[in-house]
Amino acid sequence: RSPAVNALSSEASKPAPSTSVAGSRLAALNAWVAEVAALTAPAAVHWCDGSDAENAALVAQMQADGTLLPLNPATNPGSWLHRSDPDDVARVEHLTFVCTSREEDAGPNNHWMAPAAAHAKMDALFKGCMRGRTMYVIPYCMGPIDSPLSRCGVEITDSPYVVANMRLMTRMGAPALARIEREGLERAARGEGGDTFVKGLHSIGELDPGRRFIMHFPEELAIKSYGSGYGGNALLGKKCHALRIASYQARHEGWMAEHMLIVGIENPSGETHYVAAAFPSACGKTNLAMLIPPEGYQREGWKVWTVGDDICWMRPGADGRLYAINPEAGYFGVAPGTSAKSNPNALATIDANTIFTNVGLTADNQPWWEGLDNGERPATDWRGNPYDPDKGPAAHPNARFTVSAKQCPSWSPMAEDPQGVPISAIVFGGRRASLVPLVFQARDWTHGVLVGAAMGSETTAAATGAVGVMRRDPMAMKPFCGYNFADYFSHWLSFDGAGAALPKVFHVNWFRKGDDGKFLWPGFGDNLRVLEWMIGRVKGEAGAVETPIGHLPIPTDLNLEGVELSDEARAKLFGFERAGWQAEFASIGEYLDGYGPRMPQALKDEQSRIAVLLAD
Ligand code: GTP
Ligand code: SPV
Ligand code: MN
Repeated sequence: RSPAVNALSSEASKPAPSTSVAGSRLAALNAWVAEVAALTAPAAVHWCDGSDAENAALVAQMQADGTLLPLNPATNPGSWLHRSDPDDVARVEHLTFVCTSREEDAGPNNHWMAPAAAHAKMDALFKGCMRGRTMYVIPYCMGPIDSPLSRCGVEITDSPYVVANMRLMTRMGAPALARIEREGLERAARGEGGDTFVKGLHSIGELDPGRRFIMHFPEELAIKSYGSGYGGNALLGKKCHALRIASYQARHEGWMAEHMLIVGIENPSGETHYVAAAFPSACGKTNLAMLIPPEGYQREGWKVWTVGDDICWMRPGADGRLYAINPEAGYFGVAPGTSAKSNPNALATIDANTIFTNVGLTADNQPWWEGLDNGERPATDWRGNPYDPDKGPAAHPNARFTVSAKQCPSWSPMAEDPQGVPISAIVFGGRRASLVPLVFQARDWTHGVLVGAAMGSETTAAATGAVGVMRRDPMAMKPFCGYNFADYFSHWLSFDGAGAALPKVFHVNWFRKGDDGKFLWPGFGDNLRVLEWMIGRVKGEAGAVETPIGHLPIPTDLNLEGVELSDEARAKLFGFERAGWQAEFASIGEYLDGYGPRMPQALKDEQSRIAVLLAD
């Protein structure tokens, strides 16, 4: 029995949109959809066109079955709360696999399974799993629809929540399908095999953590994800495609797919420098991307432009500079800690048309989370129980909002530029309570690659498992690099060469703590002071002192007007602690050695060179 096609109306409380296209002009896509339908046995197949009518029908259906709860229309128009399964609230790194034919290609940085075994395991889970459900076919484009840097995919899912989120996070529906068809037909006309789009298959399954796997097949441009409805596990365009599969593709095609925000800093003379920054999950990317300048800077005319808050695809342009696009069209941001003080742009962005996941509620159905500080009180926690502070926070620490990027007051129109923006500086950073100063600059590209490769950070609630444990998270890509880190570092090193005009590389730490356990740096808007210094360095104007770990500013090299820093703060934020760095470099050396002979010699040499300087 073949399933009804585009039968949204049979489940929705509103009539189905009549505009949906069922099927495509691409035989390979139709064949894959038919194959998946035969395996998963859905009651209906719906090809998503991305229209408002389609979204309205899906939202009505989700409201009817309780997947989405309406928020207060007076304070949060067009916005919804989704409560996930309590065991399905974050990425699951221990259940995430990279399935290359050779294990060493996935590297010690990934869990690996042989492709045939992984397919067999997943297909057994997918068999018949969509019985009684609608199967949605979501064509999407990562990046501006007309950009040569963009790449497309198709996600098949049985979750309308995933469809609604993908519609906010990607360019989804008819325009994406048109691009996929055009690229596919052109490729076929050239007589080439293979597909131009990434095939992502997803089912929420039973939401049983024991039957949950996120599998990547980079050599086949394919993803299979079962048993979770949560963001990074289920919105396959995001981490699975735009980082794990894309990083693998990027290595073979000479570009980079990175876990980075992209922000434009406009100075009072109207000159804009674009900065890309890699911080691990829940370590400040969204906040830096939407930064509001301190008052003095605002008076002088500084402006901040948000291009992206999580993922950055870069490639060298004709002038040797790296040009970057944000492959995403929305933000899947951390709610806790977002306030009018810390991130007013984010708060303004999410005041309408937003899906909140796992936040608390006030008595009159406004979303609530720890740190919101808007004078309201929670009545209900993220599980839907009456709020009881003895039973934990009202919002889950990894509660999120999903919203269209264009709603952000600082949204940059350059986010739609098909050529991308030129990057002046690359910034690495992590959560380091001790040792690591506020900012330093790498001496050159090779040193910069080492600084990225050596990144360490304390774990956060963005993934299940212990929080606050220091681990190496090179370039913030530990959970996201789709191949062996040793090869990834080689790929990074390979960008340096004749004609290259690469960004300057920096490292920051907004999270240094004092003896009292409190953050020493005010952070948030004041981080612009550090970005200003970096741009000054790029232009050869700002001062620094040379140390074995790189160029460090002294406090007077930064504009600290209006910032009160204790003597302890000055010493720790701007100091170089030789003994601590000796131990750190020994640990970095061991880490690099853990990758064996595949680790590029140039990086090991750089580590040894600095270790020698530190020993003096
Ligand atoms: P993902 O979406 O998981 O990739 O996270 P992210 O890197 O975008 O992190 P985000 O900006 O959402 O910040 C995560 C947490 O760090 C929030 O609770 C923020 O309030 C907090 N945070 C961000 N920037 C700063 C800062 O400069 N200083 C301090 N102390 N906290 C910060
Ligand atoms: C992260 O964990 O880095 C996120 C959220 O940005 S997720 O989409 O779940 O990966
Ligand atoms: Mn992220």
